[in-house]
Amino acid sequence: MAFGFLKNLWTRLAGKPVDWDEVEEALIRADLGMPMTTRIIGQLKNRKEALSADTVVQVCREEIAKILPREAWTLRPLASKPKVILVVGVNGTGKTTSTAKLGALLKRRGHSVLLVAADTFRAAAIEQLGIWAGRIGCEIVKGQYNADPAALCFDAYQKAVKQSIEFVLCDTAGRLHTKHNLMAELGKVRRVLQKADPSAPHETLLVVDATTGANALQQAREFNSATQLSGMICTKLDGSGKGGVIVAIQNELAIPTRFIGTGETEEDFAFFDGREFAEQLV
Ligand SMILES: Nc1nc2c(ncn2[C@@H]2O[C@H](COP(=O)(O)OP(=O)(O)O)[C@@H](O)[C@H]2O)c(=O)[nH]1
Ligand SMILES: [Mg+2]
Repeated sequence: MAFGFLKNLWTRLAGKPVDWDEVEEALIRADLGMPMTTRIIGQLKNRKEALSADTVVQVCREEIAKILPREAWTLRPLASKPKVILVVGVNGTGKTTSTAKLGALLKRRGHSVLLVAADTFRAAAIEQLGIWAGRIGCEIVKGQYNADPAALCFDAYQKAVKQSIEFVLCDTAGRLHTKHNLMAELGKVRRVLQKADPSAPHETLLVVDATTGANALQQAREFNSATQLSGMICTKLDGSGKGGVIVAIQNELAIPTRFIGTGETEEDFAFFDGREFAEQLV
């Protein structure tokens, strides 16, 4: 199950007397982050009953349900112009795959989609998105290796306007959050897009790999301070039982998770539903 992290937590603590240090360590290992861990421990200390794995899990579930957004969120096209979505993150988190999967999801819902291979940093990335475009039956805009990604996104926007395409999905280069020039390039993509439409990009989604835990939280911090994020895509939730980072990032940075990836095929992708997430936590 994608969100099995509380079950893992329960397994770690069940069947023996638990102490506070152990609870704290288990919560941190569940990637819930320090502020959330402290809050949960505070709530547990208010409880009258003896500390048990069941109580820990129950309090976790309650606290998680409090911070996740309750309202349903969906992605709708704009009335008379393309909606531009920038997909950002560090290398290998699943940006290209998620961009393509998002395109496939929107197509299944009857929308028109244009993919933009704005990761011009690696020739293989352009090719990879091209293969996906063929597979899902989507148009794609790609430039030469090392082409200016900002110019490419601008051209793609113009093409989408001409062809009345509803969604423009831009896959960007994997940037290390410590590399300032690449972060600056992201700023340029935004500024150039804003020349075409002052409200673009309409969504900037950070992709994080759930299996990287605390690292994903750190990436979210750095990207959040370098650019304006509107949401997150959390990938590799298949089999890892590692959904805790969704909670940590929502809690600390107020970045809502919008989509989850649970495998390598186009079906393994869905809208994130906070209510369902909290309910499914066993
Ligand atoms: N298991 C699993 N693998 C994924 C998921 N999303 C992406 N991947 C894999 O992660 C690897 C890197 O993905 P890619 O999209 O190229 O990452 P990028 O460097 O951020 O563009 C590829 O092998 C993908 O198939 C996911 O949700 N689950
Ligand atoms: Mg890529």
